Amino acid sequence: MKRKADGQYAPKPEHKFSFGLWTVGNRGRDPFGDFVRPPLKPAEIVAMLSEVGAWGVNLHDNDLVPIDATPAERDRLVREFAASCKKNGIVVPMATVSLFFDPVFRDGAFTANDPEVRAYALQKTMHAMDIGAELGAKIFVLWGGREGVETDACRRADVAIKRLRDAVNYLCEYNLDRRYGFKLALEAKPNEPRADIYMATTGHYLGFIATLDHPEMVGVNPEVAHEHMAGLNFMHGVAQAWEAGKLFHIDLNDQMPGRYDQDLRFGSANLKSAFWLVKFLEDVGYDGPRHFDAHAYRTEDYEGVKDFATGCMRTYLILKEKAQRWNEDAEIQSILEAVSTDPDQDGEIGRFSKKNSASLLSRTFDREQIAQKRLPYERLDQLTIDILTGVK
Ligand code: GCO
Ligand code: MN
Ligand code: MN
Repeated sequence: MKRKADGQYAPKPEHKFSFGLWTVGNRGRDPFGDFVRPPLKPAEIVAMLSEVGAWGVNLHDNDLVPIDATPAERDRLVREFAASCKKNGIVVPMATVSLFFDPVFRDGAFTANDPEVRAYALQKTMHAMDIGAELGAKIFVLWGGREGVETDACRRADVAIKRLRDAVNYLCEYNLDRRYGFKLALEAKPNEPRADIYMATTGHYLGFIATLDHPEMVGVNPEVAHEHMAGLNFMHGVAQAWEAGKLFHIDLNDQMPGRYDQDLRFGSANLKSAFWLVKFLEDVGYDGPRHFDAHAYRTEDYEGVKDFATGCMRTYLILKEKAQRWNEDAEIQSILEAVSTDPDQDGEIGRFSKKNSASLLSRTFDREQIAQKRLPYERLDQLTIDILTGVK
């Protein structure tokens, strides 16, 4: 059944919606049950993405090239994949590396205790960067899913951080040496598959990046579910990354706080958080890919996977339209004006100087009067709910 494009919520290339091969290709295996969907070839996934109106496809090295492929097989697979992307009008904005699936990474990759494992992880990542570059990707994601512990008895945590730094520095030099022009995007997660992962939040990575040899080359890839698993406000982390010039990529999905890693369809669990996120990305003019790192319910078949992918993009576009409505709403705007959210007014005190600090120290504040000022955030939030529920 061919889907009709649905007017204003139809995805277009300018929206930069992308999916990983592993997302729509997810076969529904979980720790308690086996595959429920037959495998899809990379070329079939690309055709499906084109059919649902996506713009890009992302991949791990081993989503396309088996870990033990010969160089000739690797070349053929990459060539054929590039051809099917071209044929379907799909771009490859991001590539990444699997440093978590193979048993060799059971103690981590860049942070593992065995130097052989650390060396192999670097080699594997360089090969994955080669694949990404060949496919035209400009963003390279590093997700250290196994860079963590079940017991802290196994190594000192600061040693792990130093190893991770050495690895990222090495890869930045490789990027320069090969003139790939990648921006590296580091993806945090608090746990799963390890009991604890060292780089638990986007904020941890923002601190780490400043300690690298090439901080300008490295940013973050925040993921909704990963921050929600930790009970955090995702949009706040995204905003900090954006403000630091570090929002290189984003993984959109959804997640109920306090549960196992759910990878739900974007906007399906916390609609209001998803709204603030979309509004933030659109308000600031984030120009990167909107990547959906999620998968269909295990109950779905092939058609259901298309429903899932279509739903991710549709919800994003609905929320984008709601954000515009919010920005144009006269009552909302008048409340915002009254509570002085105008960023220009924040600069009133200005930077420290001897003179202005003397005047600030001698200023008298009428605390009672200041505390009288109305802050009608209840009304503001209800107007938001009215817009989100479609009654306004
Ligand atoms: C997860 C992660 C992964 C990464 C992917 C890209 O929870 O499993 O989100 O899907 O994003 O491996 O590096
Ligand atoms: Mn995830
Ligand atoms: Mn992810």
